Amino acid sequence: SQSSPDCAAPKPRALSSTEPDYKLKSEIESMMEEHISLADMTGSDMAGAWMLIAEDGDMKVFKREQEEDGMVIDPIKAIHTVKGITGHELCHHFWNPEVRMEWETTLDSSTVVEWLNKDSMITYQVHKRVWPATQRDSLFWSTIRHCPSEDDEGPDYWIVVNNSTEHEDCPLKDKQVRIRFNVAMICQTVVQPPESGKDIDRSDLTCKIQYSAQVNPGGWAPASVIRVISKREVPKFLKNFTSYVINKTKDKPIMF
Ligand code: 6CM
Repeated sequence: SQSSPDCAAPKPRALSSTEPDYKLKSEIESMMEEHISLADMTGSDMAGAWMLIAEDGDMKVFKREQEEDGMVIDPIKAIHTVKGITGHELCHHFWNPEVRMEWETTLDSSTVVEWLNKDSMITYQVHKRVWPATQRDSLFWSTIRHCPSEDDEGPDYWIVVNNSTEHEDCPLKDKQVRIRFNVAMICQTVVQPPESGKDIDRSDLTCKIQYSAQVNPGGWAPASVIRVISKREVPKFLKNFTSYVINKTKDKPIMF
């Protein structure tokens, strides 16, 4: 539905794709469903177990400290609210590989390796080197999905998941360090009903965002460096990326 009620409303049903079989379908479907079932647009589930590491206006960034084989893999969750765009617009720009280099400031390159279906592809990226660590690359599938509500009154969501994978065309070569991640962007649009007789315009739109990331640096890097990067880069990304989408869509018809 276009106008979604308050965030306390019930969660949408997770949809199984009705599409025919495609490569990685069962992994993609089950990971999407897991992210949707855990969606928390308010941050209320974060009380207690999560540490607040950054706050700026409506944006809150949380983490939980976690290590695996001596490597920092702290899960990060952030919530944010922005005006003037829909969840579909935000997710579309996050997912669309054609515009990635317009907003991703931490990459040297981003290349689509294979399309899996019209909403999913595998991408290879080379990340800018962060001194003093070795340069990293990454290889992941990315998919976008609309999750309508059970009925017209409930909230509907848009979701993008980026999850590390393997591909025969991009084997890990000697001396390369491959970062692994599981990232989800989940958005919900709230429409303030316009005065009677008026069309909905961008000032009536609010987009609620939940971004979660779990990153494994792939090879040893100092814990302090990893923690400084996530504390600095996640809020910077959310601020810059949301401004980018607001700017990019401001004179365009609304994409509900
Ligand atoms: O989610 C974001 N971007 C997506 C599209 O590129 C994609 C990428 C996720 C990568 C997240 C990890 C980036 C960290 C790169 C630093 C490499 C050096 C680490 C060495 C350790 C000392 O999902 C936006 C990502 C926002 C930045 C966290």
